[in-house]
Amino acid sequence: MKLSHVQRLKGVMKVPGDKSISHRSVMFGAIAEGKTKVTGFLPGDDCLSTIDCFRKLGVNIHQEDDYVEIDGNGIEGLKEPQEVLDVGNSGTTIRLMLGALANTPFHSCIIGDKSIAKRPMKRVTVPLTEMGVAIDGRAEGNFTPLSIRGGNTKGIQYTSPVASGQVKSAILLAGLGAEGVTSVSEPHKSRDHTERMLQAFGVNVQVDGLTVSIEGKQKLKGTNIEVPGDISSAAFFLAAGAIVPESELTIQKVGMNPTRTGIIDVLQLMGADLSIENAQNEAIEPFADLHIKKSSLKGIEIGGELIPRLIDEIPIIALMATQAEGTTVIKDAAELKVKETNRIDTVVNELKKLGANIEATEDGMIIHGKTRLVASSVDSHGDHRIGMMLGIASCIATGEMTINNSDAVRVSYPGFFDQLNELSR
Ligand code: SPQ
Repeated sequence: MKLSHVQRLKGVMKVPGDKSISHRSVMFGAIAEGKTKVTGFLPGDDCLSTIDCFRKLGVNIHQEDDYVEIDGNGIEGLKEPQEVLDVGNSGTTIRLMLGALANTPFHSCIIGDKSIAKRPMKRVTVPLTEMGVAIDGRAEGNFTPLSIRGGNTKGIQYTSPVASGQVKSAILLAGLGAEGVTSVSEPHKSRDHTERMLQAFGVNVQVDGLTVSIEGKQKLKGTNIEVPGDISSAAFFLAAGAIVPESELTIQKVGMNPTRTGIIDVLQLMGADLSIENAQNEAIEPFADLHIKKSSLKGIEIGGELIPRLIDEIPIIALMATQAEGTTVIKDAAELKVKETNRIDTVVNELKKLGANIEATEDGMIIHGKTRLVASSVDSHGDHRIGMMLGIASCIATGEMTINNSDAVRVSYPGFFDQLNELSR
């Protein structure tokens, strides 16, 4: 992909459906009883991997663009797969699906791509094993290929060392079919789409501070889900609106779940000209329209409980920080090392190629602004969020940028480069 800098970005736009919510809508619909209808679904590669896996588990799923219908037959309706379940690039698919398979008394084998093969699974396989599930894989169940045979699970009280929506969700999914109560406590609050959606499927979920509990042997009832726009996708255009000269963008119907809006806090702290309009709070997930204009930004410190609320936005925040006056420090973000790539290294190395003044630390990065970026040959390294961050960087860098492996963006935002191009016209 070759891209040149743009004069401005202007327009009213929508981003595709939320990836986390789209995955969950298919999985919960698949283990529910009755029909589930999903609108606003994200037809990106990751969520299509989830559909593919649950079809191989015998679930009838009809998908056309952003509309999905799932005929669930309860957890007992899942069938032993005849083929290997391939999750592609999707960490959410493999970790949540392990939780769903915890109560299936048959054998499943799970693989993914090269990136998945390096991502740690023990964070999920250890608590699931404690619940009574038989799981094996490379390095004592830490890496794919994994094999799982569900069993008669019993509830556990689990304290997770990391704030992770995937760990919490996998254990809660396993807990749904377990004997007794299952609870998960975490150091900071991670995204709570699972808790919200389980309630919409009729499950009784208790939330007490940083602990979530469910009683086992509960049934899910099929329902209708409306997926809002993905704030993690909107983040690229919010950042673009703030740093590209003369820009003004409105992004409609963006998900505003408080466990995901760390990017809004950061934009406000950096001094961005951002307004939130038409906020709606009645649905399972809140949403609003976001309006952003070119802004003068200042460096800030980001860490602590804010990190899980913006973990996937750190690559684009780092780019914004190169355009802010002063220093931005990002800390407490060691989780970045186990994403699609080691996002501390890939962000620092790729932005350095453009002339950014950025250094890696043990648990984050330090960026000194403001620097003029100069186009270069860069690489997504197969990481969608790095590919999109570099796409936005090309809008402000002088010269022509070559982004290698740019099609990684299909995982969460298939039309990203076309939309960027349209807004620059
Ligand atoms: O699905 P995957 O590959 O793990 O996707 C990422 C992303 O950048 O899209 C992370 F690499 O998002 C995760 C997110 O970081 C999606 C997610 C979820 O849907 O529950 C939770 C977060 O991960 P974690 O490890 O903190 O639970």
